[in-house]
Amino acid sequence: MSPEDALQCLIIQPKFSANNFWNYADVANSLGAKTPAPPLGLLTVAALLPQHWKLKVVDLNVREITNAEWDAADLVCVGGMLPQQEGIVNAIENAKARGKYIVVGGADPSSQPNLYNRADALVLGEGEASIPIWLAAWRDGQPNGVFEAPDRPDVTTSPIPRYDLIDFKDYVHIGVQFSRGCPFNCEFCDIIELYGRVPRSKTAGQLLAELDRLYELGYRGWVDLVDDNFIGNKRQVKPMLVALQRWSQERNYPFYFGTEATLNMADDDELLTLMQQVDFRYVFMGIETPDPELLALTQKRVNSMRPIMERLDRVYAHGISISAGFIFGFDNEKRGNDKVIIDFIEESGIVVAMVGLLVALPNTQLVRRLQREGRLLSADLTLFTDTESPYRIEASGIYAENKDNQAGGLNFVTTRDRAEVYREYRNVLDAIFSPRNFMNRVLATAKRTRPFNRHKPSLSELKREIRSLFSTACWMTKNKSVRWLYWRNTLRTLFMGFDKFDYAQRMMSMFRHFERQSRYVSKQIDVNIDFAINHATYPRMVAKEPLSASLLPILQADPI
Ligand code: B12
Ligand code: SF4
Repeated sequence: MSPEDALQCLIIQPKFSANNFWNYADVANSLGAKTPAPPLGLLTVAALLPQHWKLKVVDLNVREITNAEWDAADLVCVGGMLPQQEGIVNAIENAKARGKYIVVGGADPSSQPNLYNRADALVLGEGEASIPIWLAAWRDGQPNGVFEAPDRPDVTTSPIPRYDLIDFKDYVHIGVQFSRGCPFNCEFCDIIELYGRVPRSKTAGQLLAELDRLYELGYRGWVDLVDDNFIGNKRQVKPMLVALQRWSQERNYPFYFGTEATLNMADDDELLTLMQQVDFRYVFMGIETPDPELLALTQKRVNSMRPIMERLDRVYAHGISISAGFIFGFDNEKRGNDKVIIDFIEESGIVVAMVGLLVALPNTQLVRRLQREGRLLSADLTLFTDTESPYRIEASGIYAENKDNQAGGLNFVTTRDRAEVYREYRNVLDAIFSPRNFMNRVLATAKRTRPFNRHKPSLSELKREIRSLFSTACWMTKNKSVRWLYWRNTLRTLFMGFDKFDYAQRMMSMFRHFERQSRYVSKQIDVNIDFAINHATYPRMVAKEPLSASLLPILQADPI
């Protein structure tokens, strides 16, 4: 077997947990889709592999692999993130059992390759740089081993992802990427370790060619710009948005957009206006905490440069709705943080608020510090002492999903009582996903934001949306706790214009996921509290005095 042969390659996207915050499969089902988003990394890998191969992508979140597909494959490629670890390992074992050549790559294998050394080839880092190295070695008769490029690739050479290998109907939105990397330096972040602190952008022409491809393939609707920080390099983003505006206008706005960006996006009116003009509707922001001291300690000072609420209002004023991430369990966090976070979320009107527990991810400044301080816990929740990775999935029974930052999290000894952190965290989830608070936020934000949708749904989108509207209305009407609030919001937003009505319906449809998912997490947190109090073999807290005096000089040694 050589890369020059006409090989059949099976590319596998492992499953995500049904209990993950972002895995709103039930909402996707109401739209007739199966899962939120396709695996853009694997579609890019497909475009980097020899194009004379016969490539098949199977997303296990959509369907299972048939025996015929396994039998037909000459080689198997699999990749994914930390919570997909078990799925990646299963794919390796399945392929091995069937005598297939198995190749592994992507975020988690790149962060901790030692967990995947049963694979034949570990192709690490960004595929644009490492896949050619692996293929060259294979041509030289050395297909097995670890393949990694010395430098990060120039993304202007990145090919158009093979969108033709998926069925758009299976997904709620489709990903496109403009840049990789982020200029900031948050202590807990692995993005900057994986993709660097110097944002690398594609050219505007390249991005438009990707959108052209989606357009030609008949896709219409929501495109998610999956950049690590969309505004990491504003000098490149603005001309791209100008070109995108022209492109969209010429085609009567076939797409609308979402992305993730830092809060300083709100400080640039020109940028917000450009985003509004191309129909950006959603942005995810890592707010983490409103407490400036904690932001300084975690090196996210970009968030404390201006008042957060003012910044959010500026984004809302441009018709862009905000979802946000919050983190519980930072060092020095004070008692009563639950109230701080609940009040902030209610005041901000952020409907999709992902409140997670701090996780020291592999390959981050945070994990290195905690290890130095002897506070890191290993997967079986004993103090981490050996050199093996603390992130291997082990069925500990008690922490079945310890890779998730909600049901698991806090994989270190906390600075305040661990049980107290968990209790307050649970209070936040119970409060923000209570039917009343959730629905009140939807209504408040519908009033506050000024959507101006340029994209008009195609016939097939309209069908999907009507289907979802009926399904949501039936579900809400059956559910006593939310019925009245749902119909109140529906009637009130009906008189606010179609765009606000549409916004409110989309947000409310997410409740059926968050209600179930937050209850699941709440129950897991009860187990965690019991574990912390009755079973843990490590201290429930490290110190009573604040750490800042001893830590800040170390953290500030590497300024932005
Ligand atoms: C979009 C996105 C999402 C979307 C869509 C996910 C999807 N279906 O693809 C959503 C919002 C659903 C999501 C959710 C989550 N995400 Co996410 N997400 C991203 C984001 C911003 C972009 C991913 C992407 O498409 N990149 C573009 C492609 C082109 O890049 P790529 O995937 O890295 O692929 C390249 C290489 O890795 C490599 N490669 C990839 N696969 C393979 C396979 C082989 C065989 C080879 C050779 C090479 C290879 O080649 C590709 C081309 O260079 C990344 C950040 C990032 N920069 O990747 C985080 C990221 C991947 N997510 C992450 C996490 C943790 C999560 C969550 C677990 C968060 C949470 N706690 O809930 C959830 C779980 C998902 C779920 N559904 O349950 C982490 C992963 C950390 C890790 N070390 O594994 C990242 C890196 C961000 C971060 N630091 O927080 N996510
Ligand atoms: S701003 Fe976001 S992507 Fe950038 S370093 Fe901080 S957490 Fe990472």
